[in-house]
Amino acid sequence: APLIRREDYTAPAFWIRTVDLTFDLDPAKTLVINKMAVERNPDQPGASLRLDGEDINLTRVLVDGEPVSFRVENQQLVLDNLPDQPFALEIRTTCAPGKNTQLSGLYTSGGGFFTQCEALGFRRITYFLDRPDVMSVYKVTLKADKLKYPVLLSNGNLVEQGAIDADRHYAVWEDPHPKPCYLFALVAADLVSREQRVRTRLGKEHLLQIFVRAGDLDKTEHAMQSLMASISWDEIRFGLSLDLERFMIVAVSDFNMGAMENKGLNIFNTKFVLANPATATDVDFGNVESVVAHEYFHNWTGNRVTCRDWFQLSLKEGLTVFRDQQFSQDMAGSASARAVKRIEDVRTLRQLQFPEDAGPMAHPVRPDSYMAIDNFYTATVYEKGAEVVRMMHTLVGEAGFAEGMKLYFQRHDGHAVTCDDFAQAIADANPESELTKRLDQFKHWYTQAGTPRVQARGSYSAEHKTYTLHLSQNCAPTAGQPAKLPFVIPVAMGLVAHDGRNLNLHLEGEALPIGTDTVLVLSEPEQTFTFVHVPVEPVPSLLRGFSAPVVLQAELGDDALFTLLTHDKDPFNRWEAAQRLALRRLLQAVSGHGPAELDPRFIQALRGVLRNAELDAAFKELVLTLPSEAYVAEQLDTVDPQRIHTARESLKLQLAKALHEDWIWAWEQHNDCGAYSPDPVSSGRRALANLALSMLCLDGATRHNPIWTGKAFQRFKDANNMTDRLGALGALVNSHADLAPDALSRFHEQFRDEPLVIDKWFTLQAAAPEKDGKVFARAKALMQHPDFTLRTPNRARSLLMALCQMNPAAFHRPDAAGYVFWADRVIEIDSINPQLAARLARALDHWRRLAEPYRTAAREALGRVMAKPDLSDDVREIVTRALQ
Ligand code: BAL
Ligand code: ZN
Repeated sequence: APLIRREDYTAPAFWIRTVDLTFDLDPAKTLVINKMAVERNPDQPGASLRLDGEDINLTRVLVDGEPVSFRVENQQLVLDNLPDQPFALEIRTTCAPGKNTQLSGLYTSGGGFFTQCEALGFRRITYFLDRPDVMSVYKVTLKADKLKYPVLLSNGNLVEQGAIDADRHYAVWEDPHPKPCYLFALVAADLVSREQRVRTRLGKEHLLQIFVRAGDLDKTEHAMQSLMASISWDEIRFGLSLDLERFMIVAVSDFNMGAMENKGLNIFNTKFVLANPATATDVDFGNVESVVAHEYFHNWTGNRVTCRDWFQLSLKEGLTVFRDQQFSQDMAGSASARAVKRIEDVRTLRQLQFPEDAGPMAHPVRPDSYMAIDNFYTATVYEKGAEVVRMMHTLVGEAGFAEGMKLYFQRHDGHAVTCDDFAQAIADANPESELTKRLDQFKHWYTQAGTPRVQARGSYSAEHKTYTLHLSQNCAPTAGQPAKLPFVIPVAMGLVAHDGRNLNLHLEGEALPIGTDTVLVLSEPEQTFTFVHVPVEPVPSLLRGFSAPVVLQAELGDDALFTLLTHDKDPFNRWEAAQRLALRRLLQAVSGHGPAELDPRFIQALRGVLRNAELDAAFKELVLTLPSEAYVAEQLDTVDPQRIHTARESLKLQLAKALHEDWIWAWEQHNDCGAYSPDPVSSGRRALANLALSMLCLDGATRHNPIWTGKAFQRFKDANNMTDRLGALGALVNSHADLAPDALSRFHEQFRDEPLVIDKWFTLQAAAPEKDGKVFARAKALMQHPDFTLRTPNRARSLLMALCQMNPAAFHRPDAAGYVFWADRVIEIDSINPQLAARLARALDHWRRLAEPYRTAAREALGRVMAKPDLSDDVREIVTRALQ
């Protein structure tokens, strides 16, 4: 396929004002009658109408009721010589939902019908102008067997339903809001629902419904609570209300994405909607909360105002991720719980987006070209996009940002717009802000790929009591962007004295001090900031709260980092200081330079955090967790995954041993949380107890001491919630305890009818720390397990992503068996579900930085995938970029 380029955008030649769709639903052959009111765009007189269609059979085309001549070329239906006046276009097609293994368009899952249209799925349902800037009002009639498909849903309001004959029934839905076709949805299935009526601040009544399979109703409460909380939050924080009488969520177990924001009819991967204490962990509860919120927030940021073209994807995704992150922080409550959420978000950004920005898939937040848009639902568009919105928020302040959002909706409600339009609205509402003064430069965040590096050097003059902070920035070249222009980087910061005081900041030339934190704006390649009346030599605490998505090189020594770890008023930077201290030691161990043993001072500092009565358990768990192998790999020019694994395991074991008594203390103090509740305090306690248990099992395993694995086994059996049960099981599996196989088979037996739990069972085994090749062998063998299938994305990911993405030491083998396995699976899945295959294909993005013999072997495996006949555009794009 050719590359599609942003600069080639042109407005559509026609508009489709209304769509009247009738579906005669049958898994083998579904008939779709599509009646459209079409209008020519007067700017493009004489243009042909080109409608997209894929994998559908065309049976009839009528213009104003009359048959017309047409052509089908390059997956488009082309109609020439159309009238200048508005006209009616009717198209009949059939499709085979039961054979649709791509899960894009109309497909079946568990005996029901479901749709996924973003980005380009609607063309697999009917011929259409499948582009987000064509917005239409929909009426949808569904006809189906009554017994098999008692529930018939589409977007908007139910206006009619009834029997067709003894076996079949129908329903008619109307959605008054014009929408792009990617937001179309239908569901026809045997489902039950949890219902909730709510009254919003505007005084309007709404019906909220969550549809699931009959056995899953007891897993819907948390999603409903999260939905209600999201509705109030958006009203309070942004004045945005629910605009539909009815808001529906449907759970489906075969789904490529996490969830989808179809207007009024969100369709969710079961993983992000179903949760009860027995089957879902604290992390799952948190994910359900944030994904329910995310999809709900899209109703305004995405649906009411949508994207002009798919290059603008971050317009809705970056903004909506920012909104769901803010929501989750507000839900977390305390300052400490908010900081924990921020640390988790940054950890995700660094683990997924930073490597993306440094590899062959590096692209700007607003990409310039793509082969398959599905490949650009990336950490860059989502998570970095959210950071860009967050920086705007930082530069204009919370109230200013709210004003900007107001202006954005005033200007663009009901339209399909661009990232520029969004930035302009935020800027125009804040004319005096630093954002507005440098808007054009700020937008480099949208146009330039790569993670900027900020270098910081400070010097203190005891004589003048001044502290001079020198900041500079640079960004490495990425494909097609050899030289970068400087970014606008908000650097939230403070100065901390070694005795623990957070010092008052007084910038040279300013009349008054400005408190103990401020935001410096770095916009030049180099800038110097001078603070006066600084009583003692300070340690700079830079990029507080991670105020910009950059790599900070502050060259702080251990002393300075220990000061920040102990005294910084910013919890993010306390955590960051611990990570830097740990990273330094990990890198020394990997390189073989420096001592392989952890120094007492570092151990004592971590002990201090663990035992600190002032700190929350959740925060302690984050501080006591070493940086991931992926994050360590990120720091190196040449990556030997086995060396990194060995080094990290060794340091982890040292921490397990050195803090043995402290881990026992932590376990004993935190292991009883009483009745289950997913709130931040009790989930933090569980996280810390589980970390302690895993450390104690690890240490026990090396000393052949069965006490702690015995305790873990008991805990595994007794736990009253999945977080503790899985935590204990993980402690056994990850320490390769003798009791692990027994526990695993009990777990499988107990949860055999819970697919989401069986996913965890596969993941745990495939992600376990490698030992003598056993984990790889086990993962490979699990492919043959009767519960395993490549057709359900959750299940495929539970094993394959765990092995190939989350477990470098099991995957990157000197004998190349991991890569051979990977190539076989990518090729196999590509024939079933190209979107899923393309995600797996990215496991070798970083092959160029691998040490030998990995590098050569990985290159060969990529070549083998590339050589597959009929390779999908999705996988071709990933592999082509990797090999370029
Ligand atoms: N729009 C695709 C799924 C999501 O980001 O909500
Ligand atoms: Zn989204």
